[in-house]
Amino acid sequence: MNYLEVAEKTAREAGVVLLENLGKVKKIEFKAKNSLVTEVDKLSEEIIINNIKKSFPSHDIFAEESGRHSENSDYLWLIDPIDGTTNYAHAYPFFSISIALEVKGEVEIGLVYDPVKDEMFTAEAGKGAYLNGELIKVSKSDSIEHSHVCTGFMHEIEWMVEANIKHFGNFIRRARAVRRDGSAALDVCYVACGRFDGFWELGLNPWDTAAAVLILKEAGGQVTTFSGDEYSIYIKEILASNSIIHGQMMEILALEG
Ligand code: 2AM
Ligand code: CA
Repeated sequence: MNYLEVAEKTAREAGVVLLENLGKVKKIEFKAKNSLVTEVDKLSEEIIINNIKKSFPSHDIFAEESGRHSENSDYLWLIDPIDGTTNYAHAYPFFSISIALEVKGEVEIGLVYDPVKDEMFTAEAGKGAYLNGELIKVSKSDSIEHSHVCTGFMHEIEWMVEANIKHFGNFIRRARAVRRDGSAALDVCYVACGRFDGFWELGLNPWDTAAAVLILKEAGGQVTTFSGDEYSIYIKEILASNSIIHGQMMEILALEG
């Protein structure tokens, strides 16, 4: 099996476990005040890591719950066993599994799987983006007034709370509608397939965005910082769009309250 096939197989296996345990979470731990982790995050991560290690024992792994497993390889798997853990813990059916493969610092493979809808978003660098095997493209929306946009926010860091409230206010005054769905990986894939026209968030981690950003770029989207600088999954600021409304979103993010 190739890299993407291994990632797909293990995502489906972990997805079954997520569905089996949905609504039955017994124990929630806290990494920080609003940063939850359930026993299902750990179980899902174990399944994914075991599968990847079995197929590619010499590769490095960087996973949300267990951190870095280093073999000094050029190949690094970035894993989020549940993106949208707060939704999951409350049995709110919007969460995903995100798996990406970075080769010498470039993301080459990306997969985001929503087990609830059985939707598998995939991309390989240079080969387009797919939803359940069908080619996807970003929307053609050319004005923020006609756009359906999404964001996400965490609550621990006070300056981010202030910034999030400001941005949210500025977007609801301009956009057709603003959503706050709670799984950044899936939110960015929704931009990739045209369900959203844009997305922005502060404070995300590499495992949240690595796969989805490749999927979005392969679907014709654009990803930068809020001010239009080059994006990296190691930067904590993401603006993702269909590319046409990117400048309009940058203007709104630059407005004062
Ligand atoms: P997670 O469920 O894997 O933690 C929601 O706005 C997005 O932010 C989700 O992708 C979520 O990923 C992430 N997120 C939520 N709380 C977070 C926190 N405390 N630190 C970092 N990322 C967080
Ligand atoms: Ca997670």
